[in-house]
Amino acid sequence: MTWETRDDIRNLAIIAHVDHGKTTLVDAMLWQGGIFRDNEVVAERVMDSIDLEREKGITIMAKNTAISYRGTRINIVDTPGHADFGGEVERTLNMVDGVMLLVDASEGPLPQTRFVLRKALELGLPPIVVINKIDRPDARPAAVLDEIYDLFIDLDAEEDQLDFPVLYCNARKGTCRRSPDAAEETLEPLFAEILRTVPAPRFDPAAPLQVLVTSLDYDDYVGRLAIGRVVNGRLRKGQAITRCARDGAQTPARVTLVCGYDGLQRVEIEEAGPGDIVAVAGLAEIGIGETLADSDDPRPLPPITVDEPTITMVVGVNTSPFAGRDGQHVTSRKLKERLDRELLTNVSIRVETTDTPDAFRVSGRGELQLAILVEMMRREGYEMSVGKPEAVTREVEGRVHEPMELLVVDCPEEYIGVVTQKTGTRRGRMTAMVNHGTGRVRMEFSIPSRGLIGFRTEFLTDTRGTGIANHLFDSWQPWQGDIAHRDTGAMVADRSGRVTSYAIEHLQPRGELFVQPGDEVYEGMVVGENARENDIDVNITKEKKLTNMRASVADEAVHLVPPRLMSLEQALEFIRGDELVEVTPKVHRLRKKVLQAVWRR
Ligand SMILES: Nc1nc2c(ncn2[C@@H]2O[C@H](COP(=O)(O)OP(=O)(O)OP(=O)(O)O)[C@@H](O)[C@H]2O)c(=O)[nH]1
Ligand SMILES: [Mg+2]
Repeated sequence: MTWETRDDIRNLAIIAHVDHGKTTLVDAMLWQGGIFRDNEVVAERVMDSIDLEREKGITIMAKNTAISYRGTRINIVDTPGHADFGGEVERTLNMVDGVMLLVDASEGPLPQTRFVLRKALELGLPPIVVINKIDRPDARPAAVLDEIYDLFIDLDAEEDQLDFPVLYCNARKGTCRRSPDAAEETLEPLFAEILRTVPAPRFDPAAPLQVLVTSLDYDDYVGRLAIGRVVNGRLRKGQAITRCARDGAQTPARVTLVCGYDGLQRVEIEEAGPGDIVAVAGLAEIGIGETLADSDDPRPLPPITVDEPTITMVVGVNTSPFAGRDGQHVTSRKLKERLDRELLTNVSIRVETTDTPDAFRVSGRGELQLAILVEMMRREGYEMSVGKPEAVTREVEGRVHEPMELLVVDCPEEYIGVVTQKTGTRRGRMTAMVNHGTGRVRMEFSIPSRGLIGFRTEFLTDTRGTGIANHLFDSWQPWQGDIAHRDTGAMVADRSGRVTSYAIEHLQPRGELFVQPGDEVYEGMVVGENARENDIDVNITKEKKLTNMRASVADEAVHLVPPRLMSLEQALEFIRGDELVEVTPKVHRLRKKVLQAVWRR
């Protein structure tokens, strides 16, 4: 077989640890690639187009864009850097021929840098290293470059993979340098390096059509779009094809539309060839990892594989007395349909049935990934109840094994004590400690995934917001033993009604409350945290015998401690095994699984 190449195309993915500046660099590349008019108003981090991405300031889904540079089309995939979305990076690496590895000039390589680089090296993708945020006052580019070399060696990179080009960027300003003290230039050297380092797509001219579907999208006019790379052959509008599903099933289909990318736009094209990244309409049923193949000679491509889920939780219908007040979709059938739909687009999520028809076990790569799924569903009008996130376990040679993570902590020296103590109670073992000599230390731990549930919130409080903690799945190890979860009980409402300030005033000395006057509660709802270990049933709706109105108003202003308002993630971390989070489009509430007090004892 003789290979041919498409010299007018380059396909690359931008990979990095979270927040190292991928999406910001894509902005600058789009501007300098002439995608926007000079006076056009464009949002910062324009590729982070999902509402939740903008709110949280992180990328959640990998996305495609394209620019044209000196007659060559450069298809760029921006990927998320948060560990929970690692599956997104894994799937997109299947459509590119090279990667740009960004590393923060001050932070250096962090756990997710290791993960994404390992995946790229395994696929033999040549990297361009970009040391970004070179403008940071604490930038230490020379030391960071050494750490990057160490990382490559540690990951068993081949000789030629060690020969990577390095550029120094300020993504925010859209500039780059060839060495840390060279003159500042536009991104021109970066574009030139992409053409040199990323190989042009290679294909077999004799092979029939094969398109690997790596992503899905939806368009109001044309419906579902399958996005992927044409590996071999040609694809035209109107063409009859065969859809090869992951389970081996083959069904005929017809392409109604073929689009290419130009900046942020999809543009209709007549025909696409090998190496092109296309969006294809006409396939009502299609999932990620499937192949669009020739109708006469269908040859499925190897399926996309990603790492296993590590965290799991049960998502069920909302059974609270307030069910159906806010949401449009409340039945288990609706819930099931929605979760099944997620499976088509999200390769790193797993959904299983449980022993009740009203609940499903949903597993993913981390609590943030699962919380984001729940958040997306509530915004689409779903109501549900969600159980405590737990580690996935598996049996290896007759013993229960659990996922372990590499945890890297960076914090001021004075917090070494509290951090080692807190990780210790969560069954973490310190494996390395480096003192930068700057007053900050870097510590590495091996810790069970379940030990990290709820860790972040506590860690930020313990280090007064100055610590950075990152983790990465490491390996499956024998069960590490019990980890004490919350050592406090719950204050549970013993009847339904509205919360009164009078009741709060009397209950607040016993713990922290989650509700405020006027909130509606029901029997079995968790309204606060009891400072002691046991749960207590409380009447949070108790009215004062009103003898003097004015005096009671004055009381309120003086005595009420503001309630603790938890985010959805915090609520999920907080609950115990016998508790649930009720999620509706408008609110989330904590509750006991069993609502009636008489059945709980
Ligand atoms: N000082 C400085 N800040 C930068 C630079 N590049 C990016 N930033 C900032 O770093 C933060 C994170 O940037 P993003 O582009 O969202 O990072 P990302 O890698 O896409 O993050 P994820 O997609 O969530 O992994 C933003 O506040 C940027 O403004 C840079 O070169 N210099
Ligand atoms: Mg991003």
